Amino acid sequence: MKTKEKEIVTLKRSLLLDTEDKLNKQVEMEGKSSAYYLSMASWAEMQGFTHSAQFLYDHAEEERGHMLKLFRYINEAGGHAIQPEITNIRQHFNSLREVFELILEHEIAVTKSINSIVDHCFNVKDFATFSFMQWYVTEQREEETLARRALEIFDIIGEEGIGLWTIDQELGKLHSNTADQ
Ligand code: OFO
Repeated sequence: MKTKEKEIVTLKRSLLLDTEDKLNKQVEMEGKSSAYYLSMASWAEMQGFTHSAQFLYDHAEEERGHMLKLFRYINEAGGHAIQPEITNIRQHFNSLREVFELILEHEIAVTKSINSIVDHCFNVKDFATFSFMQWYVTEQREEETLARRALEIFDIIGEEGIGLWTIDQELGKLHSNTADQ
């Protein structure tokens, strides 16, 4: 966009262009999260982990919800929400445990990204977006807790014998407990 055009656009709204850019990057991250969970769901289902697969399918939907919430906010605030291109999603995993380790790693990365947007909004005094982003701050705390609990289930039950079968059952329960919270 040319400088003059940018000035006109900026005059008509309170959402700064760099804030819009950061929010669109977060839209992409949430879209990738959704695709990542979907890919994991497919892998888990193929391996016969039906309860984990259901958890992952449901979570893929949840992540799409996170993406849409941001998407709509950008437009409502006078910006332009961009449909992200989602590529390079990993399709194969080595174990169920690895799937949940990757989830925790991924959610920590999402938390850092949300925190940096909140920090930016505070610095540029965009208190509307700062306030909107608080929902994501709370959500990320829950997402990380959920991923940590999932890994604790692996540690407590152990994967030997019928361990993995039991873990799969428990992961299904963990999901419904969290959904009620
Ligand atoms: Fe959108 O919270 Fe997970 O990634």
